[in-house]
Amino acid sequence: MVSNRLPVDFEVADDGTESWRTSPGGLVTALEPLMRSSDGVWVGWPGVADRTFGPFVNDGISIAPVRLSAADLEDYYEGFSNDTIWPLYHDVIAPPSFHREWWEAYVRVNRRFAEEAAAAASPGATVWVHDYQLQLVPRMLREARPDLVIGFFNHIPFPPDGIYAQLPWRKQILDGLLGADLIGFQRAADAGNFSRAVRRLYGYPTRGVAIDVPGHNGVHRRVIAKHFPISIDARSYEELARRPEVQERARQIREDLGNPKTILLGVDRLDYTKGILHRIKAFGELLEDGSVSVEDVTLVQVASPSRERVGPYIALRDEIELAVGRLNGDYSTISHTAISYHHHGYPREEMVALYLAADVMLVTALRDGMNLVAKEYVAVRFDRDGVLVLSEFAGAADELKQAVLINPHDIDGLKAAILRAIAMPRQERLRRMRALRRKVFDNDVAAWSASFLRTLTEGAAVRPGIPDPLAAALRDVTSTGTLLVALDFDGTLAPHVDNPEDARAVDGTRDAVQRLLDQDGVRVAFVSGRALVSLQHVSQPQSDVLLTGSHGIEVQLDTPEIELDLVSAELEQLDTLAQVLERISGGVAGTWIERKPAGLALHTRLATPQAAQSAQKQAREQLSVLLPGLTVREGKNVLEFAVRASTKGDALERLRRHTGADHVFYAGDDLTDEDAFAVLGEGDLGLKIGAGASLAGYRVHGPEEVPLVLGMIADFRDAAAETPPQPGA
Ligand code: GDG
Repeated sequence: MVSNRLPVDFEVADDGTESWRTSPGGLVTALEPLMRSSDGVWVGWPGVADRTFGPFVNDGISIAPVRLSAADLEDYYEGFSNDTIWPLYHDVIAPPSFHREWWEAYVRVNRRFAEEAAAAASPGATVWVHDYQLQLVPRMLREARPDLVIGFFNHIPFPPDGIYAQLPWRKQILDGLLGADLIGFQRAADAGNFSRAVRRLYGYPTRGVAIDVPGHNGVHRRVIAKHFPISIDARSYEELARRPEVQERARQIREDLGNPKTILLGVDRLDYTKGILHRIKAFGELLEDGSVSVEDVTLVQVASPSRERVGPYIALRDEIELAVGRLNGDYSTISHTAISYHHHGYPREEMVALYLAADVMLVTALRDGMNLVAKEYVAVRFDRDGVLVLSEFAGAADELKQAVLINPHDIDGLKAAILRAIAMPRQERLRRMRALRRKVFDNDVAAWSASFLRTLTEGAAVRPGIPDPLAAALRDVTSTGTLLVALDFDGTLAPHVDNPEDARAVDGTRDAVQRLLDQDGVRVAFVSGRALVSLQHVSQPQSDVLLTGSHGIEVQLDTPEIELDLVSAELEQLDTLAQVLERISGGVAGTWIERKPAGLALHTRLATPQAAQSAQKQAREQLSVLLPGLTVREGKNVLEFAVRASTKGDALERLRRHTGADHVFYAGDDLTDEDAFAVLGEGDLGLKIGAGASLAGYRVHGPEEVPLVLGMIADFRDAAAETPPQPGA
């Protein structure tokens, strides 16, 4: 694990005693449980400048401290990280500062982190780099240690291209990140922004979540940019909340506030992204127009100290405290305070007691990667009561849809939402909180890190059988709506064999496919790289199976004949191509032409080396002038030209259009199937057959499992058809 801050802080007490203390913060809160249970090393800065520490073990976690000087901190951390990248990535809520010496420090310090990580990682290790302070580390680490598997997770948003483009070092940062195998983001929109920036600034091809980065010798390296919404250790929060002393403290807090009818709560690092001023403004106006009174409603605002030496933070603190002071001066009484404001960090128990005491939690961020506070509030409310008011600009809004969602810039809307939350009937509160809790507990931090690491690392040993999470996902995704079941053939339905014409599907496949064909609303398709005639020969499909061959160039979709999915311009190119190659081949002995659905191959195996070379040279030269857009592939004694570079992703999208399916299930085993996995979206399911890195969410051991999986889909649909959904369920 590599992050700017270690999970421990070095502390010197007044009497000079030195100690290590587990440090607070979103990232640490999230990763502590994973590191403790795994045999990992954590590389990071210990929170004190100009001191050198050797590696040590703290609380079961191996620690490798990185030394930072006071000057490093000023330029790399407070400067480039927190005053250039942070505001830029949060939609320029505050103007970012660009200074070349900050950038130089950022490069220098990133190199130091990369060196420490390279020294700490064992051969072939998986390295997980965190957050915006270390965006150059993946590339630096890959160059030093090509054996490593490298993941990067960005905890904050990634801005839209128009904003990102302001960064003077925009290309260097993208290149730094693209050193990783997997780049994780909080929201799908962040991953999309990143891919668009890569396309625009580097022109690399992207498809779905996959980015093909040109490497040495023209071989592409595939990088995945995908969202993995972070979460919390929900159970540990609930456990704290259930402690009698914490509940007692919650009662105490309410009493100390003068037993108001409603307690509103805000908990944030004191940061301009959190919308603290917007919240105070809305509350102030509610007091002013008499919609609420200080006797009935109190706002508790915890603003924990943060980045206190960075200019905009100093100014923000003044603004907030001015606003709080004014409001309290205008509205507080001797017995009731309008805003109970606290510029402190509190122990976790106290935070949980505050969450328990709060009737309404206000998360009004103007832009926030995720916002863990929102999830903590939900995890704590085992009584299922309490209302979460949540900004749609926080990543958490993608998942926590049953919160009262608000636009914090719309002060009238925010005021209305606060009033609605205060007056919300208990029935509705319970219903919403129940749904929110299911979300947070089903997707906790363990699920988050497992899903990131599963995508990052090559699936080592895959055991035979159907894993439980796969069965659950099949039930969720495939049992309702119209469904397209698209299946690769070789390696998926049929084991790989030496002679491709001998390939046959494993026993039980035909029956399982038939059961699916007999279902209402299900279509089955075979998707293959083989020529379609060859696919027909080996798979012997039932007549209503949809077929696509040659990676989508040949299709047979409810037609008696095979169709070529080429536009007329491509057919014309194919004609020109044939004329040119035939002329060349006719003049050189020992060469011949092979026709392919979307191209032609010039074979030179039986020609003398000089003649072969001359034929290939002529073909390349003439075609580069006549048909410059062709895809050229060079094999042993063969030169192949194609008018269309089609993939199984294209095939799958064609099938999706043809069938109009609501959900797609795709199963495949090799690299070409990754193009199909890449075009799957929410509500689809990808199944990788066998080991190897994959974009698919699920995996089984081999083709033997596939008929079982198809049978399960049929079972689930039968069951769903028998029990129609309950109204309101
Ligand atoms: C970044 C991203 C993303 C706060 N004050 C105290 C305290 N906290 C804890 C909270 C929570 C954490 O700090 C704050 O996490 P957030 O997610 O709300 O926000 P950031 O610090 O900005 O975190 C964010 C996160 O990274 C993770 O990826 O969600 O979007 O900006 O856990 O409870 N904890 C204690 N005392 C305090 O006074 N004990």
